[in-house]
Amino acid sequence: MRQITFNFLIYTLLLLCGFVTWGNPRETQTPTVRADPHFNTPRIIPKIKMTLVPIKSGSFMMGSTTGEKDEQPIHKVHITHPFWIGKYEVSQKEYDAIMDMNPSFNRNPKKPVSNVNWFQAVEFCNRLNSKKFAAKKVPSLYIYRLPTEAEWEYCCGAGTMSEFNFGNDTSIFHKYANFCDVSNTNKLPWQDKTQNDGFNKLAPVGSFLPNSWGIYDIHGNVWEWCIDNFGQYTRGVQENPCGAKNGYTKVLRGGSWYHAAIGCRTANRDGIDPSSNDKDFGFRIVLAPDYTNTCFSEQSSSPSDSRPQLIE
Ligand SMILES: [Ca+2]
Ligand SMILES: [Ca+2]
Ligand SMILES: [Ca+2]
Repeated sequence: MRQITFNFLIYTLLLLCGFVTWGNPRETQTPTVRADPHFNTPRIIPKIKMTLVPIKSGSFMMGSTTGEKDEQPIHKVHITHPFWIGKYEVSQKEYDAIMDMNPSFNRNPKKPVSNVNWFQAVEFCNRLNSKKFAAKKVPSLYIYRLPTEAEWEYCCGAGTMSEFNFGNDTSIFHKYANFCDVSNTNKLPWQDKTQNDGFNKLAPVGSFLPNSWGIYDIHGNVWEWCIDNFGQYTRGVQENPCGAKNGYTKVLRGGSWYHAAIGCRTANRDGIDPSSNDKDFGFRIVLAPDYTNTCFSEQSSSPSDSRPQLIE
């Protein structure tokens, strides 16, 4: 009895100190992040002045034990290279500057581009990589592209294992994201009955609080295309995963202004026809190692075979 009481006291102490957790749906292991001194400053893309924030390499637990079936099994992922991700969703002004068009619903240059399909989002990245828009100081083996689903979730969670990157309390969601709040005029059954986030359609990017890694609107506003083919998760540790080898539907992440908070969860994922667009489909980009070949072909070598070099 005395031993049990002693163990309970030790456990309680550890719990209070944050060394152990309980009852958290996405728990099991605290993400680890490794420092890399060469990749620790924000970057600005010339021409469009888009800001990308630095993300350290590290590890995290991907998926959720209590979410939808396609979020399981929860599995450990190593992101082996530092990279940069858009501080904001790609805005209509930025999209127009590169693509000479703005297909968006709810036009406003400061709002995220919407109504873009996966191919258009990929083309945006390809144009950034072209000579016309090439930045001079891009590390070798790095390209502008859509994030992998793993990179996206790593950045969204930002070291947290809760349902949202600010915790599990959906009653404060309006501070962090544009979602289907009480002001939405569509009278949707999942509309929040009390919270008002101030926007009944799209919100200008950066209108809400960022996560602890300085990334805005990664919950809500527009869904964000990822590069991956949608596929089922598998067990076991994975290094730089980039989706199913074969497939057609592509991954969308983060929920939108049209969805309830639960649809904007860190681990929530959807597989969508890449040729489809909608009033809440947008994207953000990364400057990261080129995994394009390893994602879609069995034959190519892994970028981790040759560590990217910074050539600034
Ligand atoms: Ca809203
Ligand atoms: Ca978003
Ligand atoms: Ca889902």
